[in-house]
Amino acid sequence: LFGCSAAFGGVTPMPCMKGHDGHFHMEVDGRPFFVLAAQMHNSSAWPEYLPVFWKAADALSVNTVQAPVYWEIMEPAEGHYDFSMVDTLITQARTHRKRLALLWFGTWKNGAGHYVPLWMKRDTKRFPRLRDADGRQLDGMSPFGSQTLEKDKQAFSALMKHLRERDSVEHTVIMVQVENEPGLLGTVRDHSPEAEVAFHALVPADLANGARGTDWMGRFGSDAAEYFAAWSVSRYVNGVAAAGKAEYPLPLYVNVWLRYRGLTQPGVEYPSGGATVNMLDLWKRETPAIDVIGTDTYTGNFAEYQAGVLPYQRADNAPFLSESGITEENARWTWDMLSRGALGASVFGVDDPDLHDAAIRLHGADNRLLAQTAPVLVPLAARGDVVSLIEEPGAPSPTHRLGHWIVKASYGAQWGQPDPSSAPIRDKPMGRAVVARLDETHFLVIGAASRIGLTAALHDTSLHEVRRVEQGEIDAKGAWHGTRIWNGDETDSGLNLPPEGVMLRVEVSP
Ligand code: N0T
Repeated sequence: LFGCSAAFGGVTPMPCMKGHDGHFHMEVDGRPFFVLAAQMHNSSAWPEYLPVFWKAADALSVNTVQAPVYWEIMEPAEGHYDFSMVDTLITQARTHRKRLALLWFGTWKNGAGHYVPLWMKRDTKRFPRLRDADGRQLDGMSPFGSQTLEKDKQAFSALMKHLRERDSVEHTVIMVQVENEPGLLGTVRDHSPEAEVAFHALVPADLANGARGTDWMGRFGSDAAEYFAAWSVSRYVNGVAAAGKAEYPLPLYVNVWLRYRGLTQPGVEYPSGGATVNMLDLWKRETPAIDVIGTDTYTGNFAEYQAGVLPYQRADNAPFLSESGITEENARWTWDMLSRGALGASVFGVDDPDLHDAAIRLHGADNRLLAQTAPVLVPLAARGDVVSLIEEPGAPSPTHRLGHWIVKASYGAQWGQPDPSSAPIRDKPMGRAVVARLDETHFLVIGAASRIGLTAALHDTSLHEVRRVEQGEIDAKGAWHGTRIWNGDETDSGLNLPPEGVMLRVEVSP
């Protein structure tokens, strides 16, 4: 289903995505690459505002930076493209040794049309607006505006062509997000005249599910308007993506303003017709030019995070935390993403460093640790040999089975005390770890603020024991370098991972 093709336009392999059985990874320069990303605030992709962002990105030790490309700035007059800001981003990313995920703020940005060029906003005849049920024009574009779509396709293709000309050797840009949280706000579906005709016509054959001669209401009942919105938006986004991909086939993704945390009202609480969980099957079917649908997950709660992202891990879709808030406790999500064969994880809005100093230092330390291990963990995650252990207040202690070993985490126990069966309630749950099975007798344990226990799942008469625990590092070639042996208090009642994080190689009995 997913695979990597050869070099395109250049001599070096294209960034690409590999995937199998719901486990995925990016390949960059022909090597596995876990995207550790930071995103700037929406209005920061300007020369005067970049230095403070780079300061944060450097402190965060991310390998990838998500930066917007504003349609209104890139096409100030119809057909005249200005790529100077794109070039600045590429040049500065190279200086800072970061890869780029460019975000195409085109027809949609958070369910509205605020980034379309001014000359388009002024011409509502050629570029019709979205209309609500009362016929009122809204500040979003109609997904039925054929000239709007044509202009977006042209502009996005011009951007991708520019990237091919500028970057097909270095591959600083490794992926591109098409639109931003596309969907409709202010109405569940478009009621423009073109939309009305389409809504009262028959459902397209690929969505009719065998039923012939049905209209949208007949096929989808009370959800018809939302399905119709999803169909109109996904088709449009796929059109833009396909046009760009024809110029330069980078991995393309869509990010979603999720329907979770009790949000139920399309067009009010979340953009209607986005790739929300209830519209995901439709979106996957209608968007063959989109490689990944990512999840923008703004929660510090593990259950909410999981409810948001897990439905997006499927045979046809890679898990990808395309945005999350820059908080200390959200550092846990990156570890979970790495364990499950995700493309990567991102924190949003990092460029007000005074606000986020503690979180930036913490994510930075995690990223330095995870960057070393990612090349080793990515292939192990692909075969299901990596688990994450994430602390959540009040939730049962995380427990997994790897081979014939049970891996369990606990939090807050004093030395000599039994492990509590659930995580204590505290305002910042920080426990985060991954455990990988390297082979039958070796595990890699990486994590922070947790106690990790390894016990045999077999209750037979043979000997099962942890034999050796070594702290160390992984070098750029993936080789292990031990720095000391852990024993005694550090291991007798479990592996006590300190708050600042550590990496251990554990040998167990066969
Ligand atoms: C995100 C970000 C940025 C009732 C918000 C999340 C980013 C966009 N949108 O800071 O705008 O460009 O992708 C919207 C989530 C709203 C939740 C409302 C809950």
